[in-house]
Amino acid sequence: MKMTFRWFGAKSDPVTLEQIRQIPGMTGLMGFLDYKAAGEVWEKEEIKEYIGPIHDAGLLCEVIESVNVHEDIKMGINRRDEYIENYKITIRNLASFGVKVIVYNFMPVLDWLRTDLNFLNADDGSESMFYDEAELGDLSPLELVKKTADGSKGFSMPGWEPERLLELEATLLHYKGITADKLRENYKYFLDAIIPVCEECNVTMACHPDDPAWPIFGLPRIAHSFADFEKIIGLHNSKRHALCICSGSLGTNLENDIPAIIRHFGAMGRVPCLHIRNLKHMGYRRFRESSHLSSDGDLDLFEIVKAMYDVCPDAYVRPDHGRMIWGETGRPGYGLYDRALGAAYLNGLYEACEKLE
Ligand SMILES: [Mn+2]
Repeated sequence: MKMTFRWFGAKSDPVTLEQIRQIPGMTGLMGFLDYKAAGEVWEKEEIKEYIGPIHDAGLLCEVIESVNVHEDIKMGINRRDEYIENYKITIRNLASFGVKVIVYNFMPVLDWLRTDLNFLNADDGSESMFYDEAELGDLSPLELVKKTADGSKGFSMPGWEPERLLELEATLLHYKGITADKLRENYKYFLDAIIPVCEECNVTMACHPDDPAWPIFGLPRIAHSFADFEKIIGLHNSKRHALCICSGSLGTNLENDIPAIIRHFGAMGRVPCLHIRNLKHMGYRRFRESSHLSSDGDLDLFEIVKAMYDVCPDAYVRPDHGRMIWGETGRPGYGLYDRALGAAYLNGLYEACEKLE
């Protein structure tokens, strides 16, 4: 297990590399350029500016997240070939700085979704991200975007880049004619174009699941269950085409057996990285993100770590969203303290797996 941390860069993240380096067992980052629009080339100079300080701090940056796929590629229209060419250049540029895994998603328009980014947990006074489908029922997509922006305390939020959402209504309309099968067809077109470049540069593409794990606003969503992943993996036969298993996303539907998913696709060599966190269900499609501790939520983190230990022990792992605790203020979900506690806990579970052998 290679323990890593998400970092938004010196200009955008109140958490510093010095702090991250002091978390026990931390080997590197899952990097992220939060100002890049989907479809743009990540230029070498920009990558160098982000990764240089990470290497100077003695940390690795072998995983990059959120190289967003342009909607034209997902919809299979207009300028998709141009955006795919840009994506290939970005893959080559990232590889030249030692990046080995790129995490991305193929979710139409809206990335992850919560209805409250600063939900107060009455039992201990901490704050966490919260979702209630009933609340969503009254909101239009545009209202939801505004609400998310208001709740983000001025921080950029991954997946909610303003330029992606500018033409939201037009894009939502366009998706009305796109079925899940059509979306998969467009996905295959994208993979067939980029995976040969990945083979050449030794970069693995890791698809992140839908969050929450069901369709929203009538949009097709194709990555939230074991059966979905089988179809996705079947789209292109290369180990460079893989999955990022995110327990918090898949765990929004308790029918997903996350350890079984890790064991199946990990044994196939298709799980290069994982996001691990926990959540607590509070009713039908109503949940809050909890601390990582198994007994605080509904997921068994030991079984998740044990599955990884058994089938893909070399995977990159990061604690995912954390709560806001100890008076910390910062980007919702991405404070230092609770994620550091999460990393320490995951390290402990992993050590137990090793010693139980
Ligand atoms: Mn995730």
